[in-house]
Amino acid sequence: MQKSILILGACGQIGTELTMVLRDKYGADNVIASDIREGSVNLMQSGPFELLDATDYGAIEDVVMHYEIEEIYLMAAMLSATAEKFPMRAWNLNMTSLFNVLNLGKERKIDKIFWPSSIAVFGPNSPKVDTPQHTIMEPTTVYGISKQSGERWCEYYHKKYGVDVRSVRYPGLISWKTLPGGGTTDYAVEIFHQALEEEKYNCFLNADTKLPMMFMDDAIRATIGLMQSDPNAITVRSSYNLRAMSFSPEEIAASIKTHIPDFKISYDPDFRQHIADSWPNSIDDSQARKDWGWKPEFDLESTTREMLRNLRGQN
Ligand code: AKB
Repeated sequence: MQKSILILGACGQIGTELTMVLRDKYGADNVIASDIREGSVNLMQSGPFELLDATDYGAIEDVVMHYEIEEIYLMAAMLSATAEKFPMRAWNLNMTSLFNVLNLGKERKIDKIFWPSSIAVFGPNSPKVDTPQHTIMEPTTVYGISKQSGERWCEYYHKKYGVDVRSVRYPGLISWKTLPGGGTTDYAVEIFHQALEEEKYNCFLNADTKLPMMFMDDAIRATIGLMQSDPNAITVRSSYNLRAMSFSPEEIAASIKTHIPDFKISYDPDFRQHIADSWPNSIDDSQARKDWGWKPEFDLESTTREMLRNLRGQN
């Protein structure tokens, strides 16, 4: 018998692609997409959908009971840039939604949880290069504070109540199907759209701000790979570091220029520069590689190629 899965926040950047891959894998009727708003036509027409607020415990519990849900992927969150503007709303959404699914796990109403953390858990006092799995964290953003607290709670619920919760620290994610919203790394997606539409891009980060990044296909593979792993192999119940590539705006611009020679980038850093400056340049992910065999497939060159090829195909 196929397991049945609920995705909270299915219409966002990660949720949209994750839902489609899980539907392919486990059968469309077994993967229930949910969000507070409707998503793309593809997502809405490819399987069951529920309008659901991730902060409403009772509403989630009803859906869990109705569909006999075994696994929840909680993809609803307010990202770093928006969270700086609405700190209390970000804290409420990011923490309440997490407690809702952790408590469903504690009550044994579901068996397994995926919850995304972020490189935002690190702060200005963390080592910048090859940031280790375990190190000084001290995040200085609202989003980072919520993610670090979330990690502590995941580990606590696992140790204290045996909840099978699994997590990765996503870097900036680059995808062509759904736009990101409200993050500091969003420039690395916007730049491709602008390159194709106008052959120029005005970046809100400085030329040399290097950040960890990942192509969406790798992020989805990591997510499902961790969820399929033997629970005994998982030694980290806070959240795993993941690495794929690191680059700066001037480096991604140079990569785009190899395909669009007239492309030009300019720089006009705003408040997001301060957020980016507090994050690592690169990440050490040896624990994830050792425990559950994580390995990325896309680098900057192949990401640029895939982004431009697919976005061109959409126009
Ligand atoms: C953001 O920029 O806020 C996110 C993240 C790195 O978690 N993409």
